[in-house]
Amino acid sequence: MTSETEKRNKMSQFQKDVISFLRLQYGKALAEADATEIYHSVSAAAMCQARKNWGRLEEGKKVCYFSAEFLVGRLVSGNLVNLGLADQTEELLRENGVDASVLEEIEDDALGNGGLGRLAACFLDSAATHGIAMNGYGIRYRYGLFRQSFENGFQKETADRWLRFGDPWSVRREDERVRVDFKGQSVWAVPYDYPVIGYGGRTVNTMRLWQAEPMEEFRFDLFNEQKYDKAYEERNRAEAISAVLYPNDDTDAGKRLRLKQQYFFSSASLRDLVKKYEGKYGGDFSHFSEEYAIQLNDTHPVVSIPELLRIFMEEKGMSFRQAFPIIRQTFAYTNHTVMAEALEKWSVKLFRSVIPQVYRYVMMLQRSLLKALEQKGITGQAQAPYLIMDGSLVHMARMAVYGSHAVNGVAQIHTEILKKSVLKEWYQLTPEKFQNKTNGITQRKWLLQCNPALSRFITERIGSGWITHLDQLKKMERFQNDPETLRRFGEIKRRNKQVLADYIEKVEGVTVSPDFLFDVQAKRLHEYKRQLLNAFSILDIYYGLKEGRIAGFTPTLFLFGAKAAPGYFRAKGIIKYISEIAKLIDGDPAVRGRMQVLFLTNYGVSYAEKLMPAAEISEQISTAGTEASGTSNMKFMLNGAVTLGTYDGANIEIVEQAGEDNNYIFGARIEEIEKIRESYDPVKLYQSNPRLRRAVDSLVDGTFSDGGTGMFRELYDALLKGASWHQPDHYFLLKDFDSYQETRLRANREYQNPELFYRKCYLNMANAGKFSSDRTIRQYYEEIWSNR
Ligand code: 26W
Repeated sequence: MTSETEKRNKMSQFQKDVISFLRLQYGKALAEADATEIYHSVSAAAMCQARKNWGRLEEGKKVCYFSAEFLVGRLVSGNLVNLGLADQTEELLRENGVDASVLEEIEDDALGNGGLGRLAACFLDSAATHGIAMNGYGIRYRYGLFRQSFENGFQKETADRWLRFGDPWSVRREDERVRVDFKGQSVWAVPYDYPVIGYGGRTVNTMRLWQAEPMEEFRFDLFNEQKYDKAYEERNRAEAISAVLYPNDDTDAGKRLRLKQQYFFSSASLRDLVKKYEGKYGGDFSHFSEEYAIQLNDTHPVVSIPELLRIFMEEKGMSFRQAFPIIRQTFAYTNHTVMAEALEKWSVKLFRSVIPQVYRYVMMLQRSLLKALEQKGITGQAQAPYLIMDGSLVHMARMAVYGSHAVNGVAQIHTEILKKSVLKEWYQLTPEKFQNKTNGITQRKWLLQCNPALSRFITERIGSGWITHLDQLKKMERFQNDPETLRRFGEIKRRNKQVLADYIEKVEGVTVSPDFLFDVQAKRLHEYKRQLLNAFSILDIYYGLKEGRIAGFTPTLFLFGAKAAPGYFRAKGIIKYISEIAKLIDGDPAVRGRMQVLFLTNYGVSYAEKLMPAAEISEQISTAGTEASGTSNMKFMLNGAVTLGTYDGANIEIVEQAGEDNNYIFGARIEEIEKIRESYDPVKLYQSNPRLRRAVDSLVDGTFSDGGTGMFRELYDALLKGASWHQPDHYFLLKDFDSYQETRLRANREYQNPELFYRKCYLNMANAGKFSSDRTIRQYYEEIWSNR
């Protein structure tokens, strides 16, 4: 028996399938295949395994998660882990002399901007892992979030052609296409189904992403009349609808195409559900809300409420009185932001020009609302904060609350802010609707997959139950005083830092040392997240080291990962400013070996999978009351980093679990911010604090150059004079500078005592159990979705 056949016999079915797929599809052996061919072969063979249980959970109530974004990252890696095929894949590649990281050449499916999109992906993983029938409904964007590159420190954007690697994880279901109508245009919505494989592969739900296509592929008649462009016009107009993800995060662009996208996937998904329901129960829709729970991921899919009303009344002959209670019991709404500029308000004019057929049902909802308000004695001007339509605008958040039976925020402080300010009138009207659902993350991706060394370290000590029950992590506390355990923990962190350093060398061409303290701020670029405050602090440390004012400073690598929305001028200015600081420090021998700043390129899910295991300090420094929750904070915690942060979002619950003394909390609390907001005078702080003034002045005193773009002057004025609709220093950077600097330098000092510092890191990991999206999804299920 040749070694070949011996080798073949001991191969698993999956491994055999990979080999035969390669031969059948590409006529190649594994050793001679390229990354894309291996990607397709491994994915096809794994898909085979996934199909076994795909859609098994069709009986019983189904949760439908409507989201304009699903930031799933590189699907293959997560699916192999959940199917238990990751080791077999690695073994098969190794035995054929193929580098296990070959699949890293395949880019992310970046079908999302940031927090909201990634949360949706974590939720899908948790629901499938815990046997909850939950399917995702969204858009199959041809181009995801732009690829970021830098030219002389300026962010550049290029299209994200993720489909050029093909899409082996989707099944095109042409037979289930539905028509979607706009004013003057109808298109096909063609579904692409992606398996959502729970850990262990027992439950496989579906992520259905709709693609827009012309009713008629090619107008041959026009072609014959030599009207070539016109022959393609309909096609282009149709495909444009699902062509590209809007790269705005927390700022409403209010564009026509964006509204078309929202209606496109909302209407297609509802038609699909209604068709399936009718197939099962006929025309009696009175049990619709017992069959389906629809979660609205922010206001982006809220047009679903008047659309379902239109379908029920116009196509199923129901009355408003019959239809609306069912609709309200079916929908629930999650709010993810308190940023005024992110709350979607569509102009009535635009709304009517795109989807006039829906507009009359928005009117109907408004009439029903006004009646309800009158019944509660709310009349005249007192009705203003409730109006779904106030003459010129359609307020999507108000429609969401009125049309849903449950409304939730994504962290305790955020939900309180919704109750006390953003939606206070609605809370007074219907307090029973308001709930909190503190965000979570899936430990399958954010520990088991991205940090195998730490995963093994944990499993060796408490078993592998944590993979599906993260609260078991608490058991790790029992080893907190065992020097051997802490030493091993530190070693693992060290090795992960080396892995990241090698990766940065490879993709950034920059050398960083794992001996440095790794301090990381990774999230979208936004003024309220205060990357600029981080930059001012770094500059002050630089001057402090040069002047000898700061002694005994632990050499630190300051890492930034962040994309700015292409139209967000100030955010792009902050990126350029940080790159200028990096260049200054890099070029100054006086601080070489003591500090380094690096802005990572094209930060996204896959980069985060390298960053989280290596980080030691997690920067969560948003102004109190601005970050709804944050989820990167949870990922850093789970991977054994301490939080340097404000009392904001889920940071509060993180220190509640792990202890304030195991983290580094600074800054004004929300109460203080609200108290001083009116009288706040940042200029006084600027004038009275020379170190702060020096940092701020570096924007305009010639220390740095913004290439004549005016970006730095704009930033400077926004801080001291106020700009656009904001008062000066709208996010209180100058206010929090001193306490941030103090706390940061304390953390830096304590790092020199590894037992002390790593024990804090260790205790954060051990107390991260609450922040599993399994807990979050269970709460949604028990308190919002299940028929109680
Ligand atoms: C209309 C443009 C637009 C696009 C996206 C507005 C708002 C958004 C999202 C709501 C922004 C977002 O991602 N918010 C983040 O959601 C996370 C998940 O709940 C939270 O953890 C973050 O705090 C929140 O900023």
